[in-house]
Amino acid sequence: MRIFSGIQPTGRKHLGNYLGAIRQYVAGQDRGESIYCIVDLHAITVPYEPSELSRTVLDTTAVLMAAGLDPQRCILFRQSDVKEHTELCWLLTSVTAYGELGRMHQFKEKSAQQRDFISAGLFTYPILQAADILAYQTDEVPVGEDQKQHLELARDIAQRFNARYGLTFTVPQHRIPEVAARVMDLQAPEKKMSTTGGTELGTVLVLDEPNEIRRKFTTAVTDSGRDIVRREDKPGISNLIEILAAARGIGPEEVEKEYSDAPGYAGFKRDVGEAVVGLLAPVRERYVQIRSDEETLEETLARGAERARRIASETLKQGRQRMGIGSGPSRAVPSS
Ligand code: AQP
Repeated sequence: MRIFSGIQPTGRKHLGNYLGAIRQYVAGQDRGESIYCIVDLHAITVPYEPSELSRTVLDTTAVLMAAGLDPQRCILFRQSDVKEHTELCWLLTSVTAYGELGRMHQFKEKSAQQRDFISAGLFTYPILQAADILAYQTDEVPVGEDQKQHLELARDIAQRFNARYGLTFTVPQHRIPEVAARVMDLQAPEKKMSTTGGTELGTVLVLDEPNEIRRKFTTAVTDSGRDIVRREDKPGISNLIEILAAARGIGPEEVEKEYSDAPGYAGFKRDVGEAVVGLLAPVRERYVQIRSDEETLEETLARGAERARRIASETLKQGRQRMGIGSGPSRAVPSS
């Protein structure tokens, strides 16, 4: 089985990224052939600082390795080093409907955040994402719940291409964790924890100091009442239950049971903070050491890109032939 996922080089990865995606990437190394990419070409679709991008790619690479990605057991690379992604993206634009792109929640949310300029890249972002995935004949894509719609579009694109030009792409499945698939902001639990749209105090960063993590949990917004149960009118507590369950590797109903007699929220919030410190502190410690060796990080990405290119170029060759691009007759298999 082949597993692929991409992650933005924002450097400031948060607990949502960690529980929703990064932990699954690490587990993927034991489940199949794993390929992970730092998507710097996606990062340029919104305002960003060019002089910082190469640094934040290395920050993100170091976070992933500190979390447990092992370049001996997975392919880890920078998206822009494998040019096949951009060419395949262009080919796929011709089997993607304009209307589909306009319906993407992420486009609607992110375009609403832009004041003066909405790039066409933000609109076509999901096609590049589909190219990233389809280039590797991916079976499974570990992602958080917010990426479900993009994944469905990638499947539609693959199916449409296969129907029109003949079987070319594996149609991928998403893999969304059962618990903590959508970690919410601790200060605004109706919104997902996020790099760009969240509150400072409500966003727990993977690289936060332990005391900072504790502070964020003790000040987390809760709800009226005392019950520690998941309920629609208790978004703050529901979020904390999911986080504690994910951090301890148990079901949320076990957390509810354990705290059924709790006298209030304070002790519970402290326990969630401690569990998250236990989860993230070792990552932070390893990060410091891994990040200090830039040469090794660059070498890791270069080696990963070489291995990735071998797979992606084969897929692209087939896609081009099917579509009649370049010299030689098209090898399209016309649909009846
Ligand atoms: N709150 C979340 N809960 C669970 N999973 C999440 N993911 C993101 N937020 C949550 C998952 O993390 C992976 C990487 O996402 P990305 O590449 O989009 O990285 P990001 O830009 O740092 O993520 P954000 O915070 O979602 O960014 P903005 O603020 O730009 O919207 C994905 O698999 C995603 O599902």
